[in-house]
Amino acid sequence: MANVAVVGAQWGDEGKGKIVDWLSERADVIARFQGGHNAGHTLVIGDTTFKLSLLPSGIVRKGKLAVIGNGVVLDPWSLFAEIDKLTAQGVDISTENLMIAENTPLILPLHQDLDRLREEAAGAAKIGTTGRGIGPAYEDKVGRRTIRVADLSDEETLDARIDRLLAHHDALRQGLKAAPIDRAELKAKLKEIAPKLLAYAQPVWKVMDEMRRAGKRILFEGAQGALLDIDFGTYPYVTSSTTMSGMAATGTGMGPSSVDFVLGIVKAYTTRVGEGPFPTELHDADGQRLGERGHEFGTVTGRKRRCGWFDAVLVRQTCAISGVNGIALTKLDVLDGFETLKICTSYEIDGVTYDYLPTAAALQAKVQPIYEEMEGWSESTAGARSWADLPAAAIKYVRRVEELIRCPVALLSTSPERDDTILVT
Ligand code: 2SA
Ligand code: MG
Repeated sequence: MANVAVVGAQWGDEGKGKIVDWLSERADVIARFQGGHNAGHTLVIGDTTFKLSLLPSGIVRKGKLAVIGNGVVLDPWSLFAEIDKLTAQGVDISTENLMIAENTPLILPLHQDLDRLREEAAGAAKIGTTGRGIGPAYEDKVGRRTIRVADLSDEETLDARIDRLLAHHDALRQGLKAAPIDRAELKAKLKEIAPKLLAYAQPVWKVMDEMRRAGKRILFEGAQGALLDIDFGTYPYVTSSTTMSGMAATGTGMGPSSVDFVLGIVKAYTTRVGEGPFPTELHDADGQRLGERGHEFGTVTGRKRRCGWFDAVLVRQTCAISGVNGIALTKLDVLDGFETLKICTSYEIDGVTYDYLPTAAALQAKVQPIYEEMEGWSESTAGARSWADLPAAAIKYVRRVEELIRCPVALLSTSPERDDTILVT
């Protein structure tokens, strides 16, 4: 297997965790390249369920190197809490199998404060963030005032970084009627965590280059989904990172040629959490049924996900932008037992037909999905492990999805279990 980048092709929660785990068995290095602990990946291995948030999914497997790249925003306290939780579940985590890019920006408690304060102040105009401080942390990164992992290694640098950061945040907090930051407390917290974090810090770009030259197989693990992308998502109802495949390279310090195959993860229907447009959203019994059968609740925050029919317009669009070579279609079994299924094939806006989602918010708000109906199947597809185990109507559905999104299905996942995966050749 060549180097694969795995990205979500919808609004996140497509079932990336399972696929990444399945692929990580065949990889040497598993790298996160964007997002932070707003991600939530569930892995079911035998009788054990692992819930990962910041750590790359490969961490649960022996003999793999897990990498947190510079494109990530890292909350060190949350990281060590996650490490402790996994350690208690019997996973060995050390500097032997975990590496963090030394130029990774940190998420601090002040970022979480700001995330929360802003969402509260926004009222009905809120984004519906995970409240993890992701947006504010990325703002500080591009605003050139963030604290990065390597800054913790030298007191003089750290002092200067804190001063620059607090000058900005204290002014912001004043406007939001929040108390200024306790500088001494923040510095003490950082100094306390510094040695633990620095132990994992490496020039990741250099390690990755050596890995690539040595022919090691790299798996780039995306988080969230393409429609939450800062540029191409349903802005401003997006996350603050680039969730498209192009980020795999930049977010780890490699070139675009290091990615050989882009695998888009696509759920057989659609969900989203938080606010923002959702053309195929269902408010009826069908939507309820998808949510219940699909257990559509956030891994990290437990939030209920909005559910709707498969939107081929959106997936065609994100597969194009992310350069998806093949998709992994997940949770097909959730559609078992529906008499008829609908697939959105185009939109109508003000009497005009669109084969893509336009950018203007005013147009997005008026989108009417145009559906094609397909016959459902009464048989269970849950746990199917070969193409032959699938009812004809299910195969027809999958083939139609491929045709509409202009991208082949490479993998089909029929349950959260790692082995319930069909490789389509
Ligand atoms: P943020 O916190 O700034 O990234 O939120 C901005 C928007 O991005 C959405 N978002 C997500 N949507 C689905 N799943 C996410 N990750 C966890 C999971 C979420 C959870 O995989 O289960 O536990 O609820 C995720 N992360 C960010 C968010 O809903 C906002 O719309
Ligand atoms: Mg998730």
